[in-house]
Amino acid sequence: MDLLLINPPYFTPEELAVRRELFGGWIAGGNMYIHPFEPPLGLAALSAYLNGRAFRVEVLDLVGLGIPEDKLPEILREKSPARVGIGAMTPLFPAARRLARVVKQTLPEAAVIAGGAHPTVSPETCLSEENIDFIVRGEGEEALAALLAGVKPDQIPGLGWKSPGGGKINYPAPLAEDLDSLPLPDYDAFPVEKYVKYNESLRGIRGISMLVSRGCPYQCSFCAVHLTMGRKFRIKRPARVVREMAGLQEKYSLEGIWFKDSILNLDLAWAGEFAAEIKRRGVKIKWQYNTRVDRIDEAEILAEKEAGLVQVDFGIESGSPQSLATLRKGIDLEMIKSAVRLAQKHVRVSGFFMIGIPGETREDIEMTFSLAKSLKLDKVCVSLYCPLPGSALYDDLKKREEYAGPLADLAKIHFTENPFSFCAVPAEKLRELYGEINEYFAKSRQ
Ligand code: B12
Repeated sequence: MDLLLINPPYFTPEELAVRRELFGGWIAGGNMYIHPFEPPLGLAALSAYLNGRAFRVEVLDLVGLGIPEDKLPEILREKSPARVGIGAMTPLFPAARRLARVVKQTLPEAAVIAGGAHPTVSPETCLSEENIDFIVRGEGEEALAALLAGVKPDQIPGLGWKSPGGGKINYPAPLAEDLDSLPLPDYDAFPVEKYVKYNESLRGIRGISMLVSRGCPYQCSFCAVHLTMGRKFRIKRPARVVREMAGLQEKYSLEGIWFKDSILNLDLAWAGEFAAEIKRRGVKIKWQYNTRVDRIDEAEILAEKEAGLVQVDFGIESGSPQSLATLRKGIDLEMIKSAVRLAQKHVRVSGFFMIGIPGETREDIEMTFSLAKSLKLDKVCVSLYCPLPGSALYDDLKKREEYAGPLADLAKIHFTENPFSFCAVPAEKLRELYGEINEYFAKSRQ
């Protein structure tokens, strides 16, 4: 095998089981991070692309399969890959580091490549790891294909590699211009039925995730996705997306698709065509998408509803005008309320919020809680603010001496648990408020 791509776990299978048991109410209330269980679409995209170029690539979804880390040596010996790739978001990097060590102990000849959000935003740190040979910044398709084809590292844009004088990194990472040129991610690379069943327990619909766009033109201060996917928004053609949805529906007997794109309807003309195409083809499928409160239009949502749209998820973030200004999303309370009201006339509405935003006081958090209650949403996902390297807020926090320790310990900062506070509310109180708010929305669903 040329490459084994590993999806590392943040929580062990036992921890996940306990969380599901303990926080069933929170999960039902809409907290999707307390038990993070979504298919690794990035690794599946890489698998489809590379296998399509005649490389032999497999995905090992430790999370989906519920495989404990101590089983890894046995699997590695059996599969004996020439290279191992590990995908990692920032809080998952310690797990990636642990897995890299096991790879080197078990298969000393295998090259270890780290990719995904964290190696993209912190390439030097990742490359300085003893057991990591290469890192890929940004979209991984082209860089991996070139590496597997034996192209010299210094000829591969987006690749970082070890060299005697320290690491070298080739900038910039290339972005796929035309997403229609990429194959459908390899859904058989992960245990699809487990994810479908989880979706069903969560949303009452036999559904699976899709992601059909890349890139975000907005400048939100808490986000760094532009570093992985660029600022230029790219999306597959509507006809292609509908064909893929219908194909997945038939193959896995699905009732619905949950889109993971940050803003599926960023281009309203695209969204109109997409809804029309679903109707034209007579595809009977339910679907949901994430969007901004300033990207909602009644005619659009009506057309989408006729084409099967059942839910819209808004990034609302905060009920405090001050915090909204800090987040630089360009939205205000009026926009939030009117978008939610409009969408609620037609479909289910869910909202994402965060507390602990830099500068926040107890009053700001109360405003967020009040807003979340008053909107009468179908689901509410409240998270603890996490500084993400590469975001403007992270850079601001870095200038403050008191945060040097916490920022060096980012692996501990998860949307659901955070030993630190980056605002005026002490960490312990913040966690208490987080618990209180989540309990409220868990109870309001009973
Ligand atoms: C779906 C999603 C999830 C899912 C599952 C993701 C998964 N297993 O892959 C869930 C809901 C579980 C999730 C959880 C979290 N997420 Co998330 N998530 C996303 C989202 C919306 C889409 C990811 C995706 O599928 N993209 C599509 C594919 C094609 O892109 P990709 O995964 O980035 O992969 C490409 C490249 O990164 C690269 N690549 C990826 N892996 C590898 C591996 C190798 C070896 C190589 C070479 C290349 C490579 O190549 C791929 C193809 O080009 C993104 C935002 C976004 N729009 O990208 C955030 C995002 C990835 N999440 C983010 C975060 C922070 C989290 C959390 C860690 C939050 C937290 N602190 O609790 C959690 C916790 C995870 C956990 N396990 O506990 C951040 C990551 C930033 C960072 N610095 O880490 C993002 C970018 C959102 C943001 N606004 O900043 N997430």
